[in-house]
Parts: sequence; C-alpha cells; structure tokens
Amino acid sequence: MFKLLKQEGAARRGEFKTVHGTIQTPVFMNVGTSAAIKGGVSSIDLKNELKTQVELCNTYHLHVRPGDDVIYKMGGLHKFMNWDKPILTDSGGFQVFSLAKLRRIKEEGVYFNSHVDGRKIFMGPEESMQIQSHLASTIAMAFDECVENPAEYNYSKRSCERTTRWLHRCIAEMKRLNSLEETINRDQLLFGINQGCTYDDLRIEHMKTIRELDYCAGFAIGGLAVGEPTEIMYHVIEQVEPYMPKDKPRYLMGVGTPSNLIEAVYRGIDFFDCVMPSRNARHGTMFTWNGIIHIENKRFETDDRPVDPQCDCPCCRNFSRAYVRHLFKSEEQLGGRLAVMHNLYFYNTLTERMREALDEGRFGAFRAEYSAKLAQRLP
Ligand code: PRF
Ligand code: ZN
Repeated sequence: MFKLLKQEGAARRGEFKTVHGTIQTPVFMNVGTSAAIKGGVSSIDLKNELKTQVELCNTYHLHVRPGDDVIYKMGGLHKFMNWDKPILTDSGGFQVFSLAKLRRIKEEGVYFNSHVDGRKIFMGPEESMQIQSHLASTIAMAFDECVENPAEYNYSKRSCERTTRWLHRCIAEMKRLNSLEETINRDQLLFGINQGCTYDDLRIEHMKTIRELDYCAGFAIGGLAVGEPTEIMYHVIEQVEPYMPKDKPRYLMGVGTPSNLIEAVYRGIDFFDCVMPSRNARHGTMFTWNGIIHIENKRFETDDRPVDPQCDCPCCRNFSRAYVRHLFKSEEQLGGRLAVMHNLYFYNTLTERMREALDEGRFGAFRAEYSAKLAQRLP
C-alpha cells in the first residue's frame, strides 16, 4: 500500500494507495473537525481550489454532534460532506483529554461529560472503532491516551502500556467491523499511535512493541506538540524514527508550523495535520513564502499587492492586502474565509514543493532556504 519512491537522508517521498485514491507524501491533512473546515470553506473549495489530498475529521466531535448514527444513515462521511478523496478520522482519545470535562480514565476506557451539553459519555477502544466505522473514514486512528506534558515517568509508563492494550482491542474490533455486511467501508485502515511522553526509553520500547502489529497500515507519533520545547519534539522523532517500519507511512499528529513540517520531513515523517493554518487565518495571521504576516497591520492599509505575490490561491489571485485587511477590520466573514483558503493553500503547496524537491534530490537545499525563513514574523 505504501510505496517509497525516493529517499534523501531520512526524508521520504512516497505514495499511499487507499480505496479513496492515492495520497502523495509528504502530505498535510486539512482539518475539518466537525465535518467542516472552519471559516466557511467547503469540500468544493478543497477540491477545486486548494489542492487538498486528505481531510481530517474527529470521532469525538461527530459522535457528540450530529451523532455517528446520523452520519451512518446518511451513507458515511464521504457522502455527507460530498468529499470523495481520503478522510482520516482521529480516534477521540486526544480530544476527550483536551476538551471534555470531568473525565475518568479506566482500563476499559474514558468516562467524560460532553463539552456541548454536559451529557455523560463513555468511550473505549471498541466504541471509538465503532464510531469511526460508522463514519466510514479511509483511515481510522487507534484509541490512545495522550498524557499531559510534563508527566511523571511512572504514570507515562503505565499509560503507554495501557495504550498498547487498547491498540490490541482496536485491532480486534476493527477486524470484526470490517467483516460485517452492513459496514460502509470494509477496507477501512487502522494506524497505531506511539506514545511515551518525552522519555526516550518509553518511546522506543513502545514503538518496538506496536510495530510488530502487522494489521496497522501506518504508525503515528502522538503526544508531541503538547507544550514541550520544539527541540525536544525533534529529539523524540529522531529517537523513534529508526524503529518505525520503512514500508509504512509515519504520521506526526497535530504538527505544526511550516518550519516544523520541513524539520519533521527531514527526520522521516510523511503525514501531518494541524489546526494552525485555519485557526491562525481566522485571527488574521497569514503564512507567506517570506514569513508570517498579520494582515490587520496598519502598514497594509493601502497596500494593493496580494497577501503573498508568490501565491496562486483564490485570495491572492483576486484581492489586495488592503481589501483583506479591511474585511478583518470590519469583521466581515469573507475575511476569515479568504485567509483560511490562503493558509490551507500555502500548507498544501508547501508539502507539494517538498515532494518536488525530494523527487529532484534537492530537499537539503529546500530546507536550507526555507526552514528559518518561513518561521520569521515580518513586522
Ligand atoms: N493522540 C491522538 N490525536 C492527537 C494526538 C495524540 O497524541 C496529538 C498530539 N499532538 C494530536 N492529535 N489520538
Ligand atoms: Zn494566497
């Protein structure tokens, strides 16, 4: 399913075949938590304008509202959103830990109250797989515990071992679900998730254990970008990467800035997702090939250039900085929509340019040119 096309150091150029089409890697998955990209961007925009390859949705949010039973009745997420390319669903583990109130973690799963109406919900590995099977995503994520950072060694170790037991239960349940006649996507794939906080030995031990589970079509590194310094995140990737299978995709969950993506590809990562491009856009922070700008800045008041003169997105092709700034200043919804389209186009183009650089054996030069530049905040 995963084909490694080129390698430069640890950096990989690959291709991942799924029933909903082939994903070219490195790839950035566009986050549509509740089956919608925030900022009023639709699947039609993603497909026709933004070069999106994969959309990411969340088990927890869709279970709470509208209910995975509703989406199942509507024929699954693909039909529901009118998106026929790959969809990855996150398992709910992370969102329960970061959003839900009053949660209790037990061996069987997590008890928590919905962040929407406070109603009591239980989610364990089996429930997460059942919901994701209802959603009928292309790739389902294992149900894991993402421990807070910093976390004590002993807690991290016990949590990690539980995440392994949960992965076994996820596999058994997905096998069962994929064998049922009534399942919408019987080819649904499962990715396992590496945890272990910032402890090298726990990370490596956990990766060595889960890589043996051949049923997993790919592996993710979870539990990073949760408050630890960036250098620690890079260090953990470097520790774990040698133990990740070469013939399966690697996904760094919830990361990150454009520079983080370049640095993680350099360290052997293939898949990414992050709310940063869409969330920052809605606050007027826009990524450009020269660095990061804040469009509400006074200096853009009468600037008739596009947000990024090097960009071919719908926003930059049609409107000036002055106009986009005005939209933000007057709180017009169009401002957020244009900025989200620009930032998603930027991320999708960034991974596309990394793929081209890898194809042509010049990823090292690409990293040298852009890693620091894209991180700088322009005045
Ligand atoms: N686990 C899951 N989803 C996630 C994470 C995780 O650790 C993270 C951590 N950055 C983001 N999304 N299931
Ligand atoms: Zn643009």
